[in-house]
Amino acid sequence: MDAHPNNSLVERALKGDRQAVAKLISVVEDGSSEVGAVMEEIFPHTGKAYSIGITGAPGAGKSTLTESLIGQIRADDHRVAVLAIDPSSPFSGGALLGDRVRMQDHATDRQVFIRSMATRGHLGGIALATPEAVRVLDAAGNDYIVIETVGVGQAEVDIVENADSTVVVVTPGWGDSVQAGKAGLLEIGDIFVVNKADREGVKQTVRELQQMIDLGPRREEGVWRPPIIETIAVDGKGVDLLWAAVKAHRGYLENSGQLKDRRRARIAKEISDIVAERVKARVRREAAKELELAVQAVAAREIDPYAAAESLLDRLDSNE
Ligand SMILES: Nc1nc2c(ncn2[C@@H]2O[C@H](COP(=O)(O)OP(=O)(O)OP(=O)(O)O)[C@@H](O)[C@H]2O)c(=O)[nH]1
Ligand SMILES: [Mg+2]
Repeated sequence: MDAHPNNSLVERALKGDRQAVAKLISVVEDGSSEVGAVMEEIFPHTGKAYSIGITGAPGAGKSTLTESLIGQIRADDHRVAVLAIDPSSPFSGGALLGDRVRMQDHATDRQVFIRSMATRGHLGGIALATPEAVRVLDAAGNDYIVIETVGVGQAEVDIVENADSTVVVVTPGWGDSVQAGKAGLLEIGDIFVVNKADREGVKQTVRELQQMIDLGPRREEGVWRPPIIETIAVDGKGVDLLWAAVKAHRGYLENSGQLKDRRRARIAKEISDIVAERVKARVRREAAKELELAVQAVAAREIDPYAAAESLLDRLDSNE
């Protein structure tokens, strides 16, 4: 029997075959047992792509902005892939389909790959599925990978942390920038975009954002200061400035050594996520009954949750 049933699929994906790439992303989405074998094969072919995370409130204009950004990236003759992630729905839904339709300007460009993703069966959730999907797109020869996700909470913050540069999109209007602060987006933004700059209140939103960024950690000389860029994504206005800012941030990360640091931190998180997923799967598989007994014991206040966890881990050890 072939030890690597996905062999030819991986080989085709490495050559940039779009259908094969889409299938491999489905494998990741499903969290099928083949993921490990696929990752083993594609890993040697990864490490070249640069990823850009785009997040912000629902309807802020992320997809419109992404579409326009694709134009900029293509004008520089790079290959680009977009991963639109919906962490809230476990199944691919209508909004994602909308993204696909909206980006149809690039539908015939063979150097642009657009894909929506949700975690269908992946036990590690979207936090683990995202770096795996990015790796597939990297191995397939994309120079840039844009990860779009709605920014409303920690799950989304986790997703954009898979990117090398993170773009936070807000729109003019009272409170929008404040909400970005609440959602934890201020801390993760390398670049801020005030989109829908054709609307009223742009200057005030830029001012508020600036103040909130200034309130954050003090930045020494030479340290990256997140720029704030005004865009009208529907007209493509200002998107050249966004692209320039991404390239500047990339240069900064590369020259300061921070790109390596960031990627190393992501690898550490990914490995520990994989370990956690494996341990959980083993508990379900090998100690489901003990888990149930432990739950009862803790509920009856006979033992505490830590002691229960310890005994489950001991149980796994004794199975080895
Ligand atoms: N006036 C104005 N409308 C815009 C601008 N950019 C986007 N829109 C509109 O805003 C709406 C939402 O845009 P999307 O690009 O779908 O926003 P999104 O952030 O991707 O939305 P979700 O993925 O659903 O969270 C659409 O109707 C766009 O046409 C802009 O610069 N100005
Ligand atoms: Mg969108």
